[in-house]
Amino acid sequence: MRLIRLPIFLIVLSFSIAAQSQMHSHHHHMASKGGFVMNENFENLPNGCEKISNEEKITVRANKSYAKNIPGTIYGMSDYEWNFEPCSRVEVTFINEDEVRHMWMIHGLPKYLYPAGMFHIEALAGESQSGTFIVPSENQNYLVHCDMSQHMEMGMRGQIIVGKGSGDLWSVTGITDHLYRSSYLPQYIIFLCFFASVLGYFLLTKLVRKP
Ligand SMILES: [Cu+2]
Repeated sequence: MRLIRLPIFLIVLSFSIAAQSQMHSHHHHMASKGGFVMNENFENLPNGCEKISNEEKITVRANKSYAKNIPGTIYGMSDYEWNFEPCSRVEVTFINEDEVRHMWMIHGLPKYLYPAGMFHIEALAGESQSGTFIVPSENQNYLVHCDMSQHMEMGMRGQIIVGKGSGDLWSVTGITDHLYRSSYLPQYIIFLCFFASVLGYFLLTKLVRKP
């Protein structure tokens, strides 16, 4: 009985390693000196695209200096919004001019083409990295952000608008409103408190004066 366990264990182990390496290769990592690209797509057309409609090339710079003019941010990008025609092929060159690692990551892409719905460029400090993807056929907005801890909250949050889009995303740096407008909420509460206390004072004095 013991003798048979080892071969079974080895068979199961080799199957799981094979399965894992297959899962991994599905993610299409492309590494180079400056960083890496995940889920790059040059050729595979999204559903609803008969051909590549447009060839686009964009350059995105990450540099803290872009954050200077936008209150509440620490990290910044040269752009926060990009418009593409449906079915465009887009070559993105991501230039990282900071001394920390940054990413330019899109979410919500079709999962049959982009595992986990992501296309992702990562550029090491002071390096640049290019990657290509194909935009889906539907009018839609997609979130773009840096996935380093807290970098999105510190300003690296943008949107891609495909065709007419599907409505602005909230809190796109320098472009759309925050979901929670902390700037007007306290004022509103202070006004409410003042109104309530004045009303309370009059009600109280009226009640007290009654015989
Ligand atoms: Cu970052």
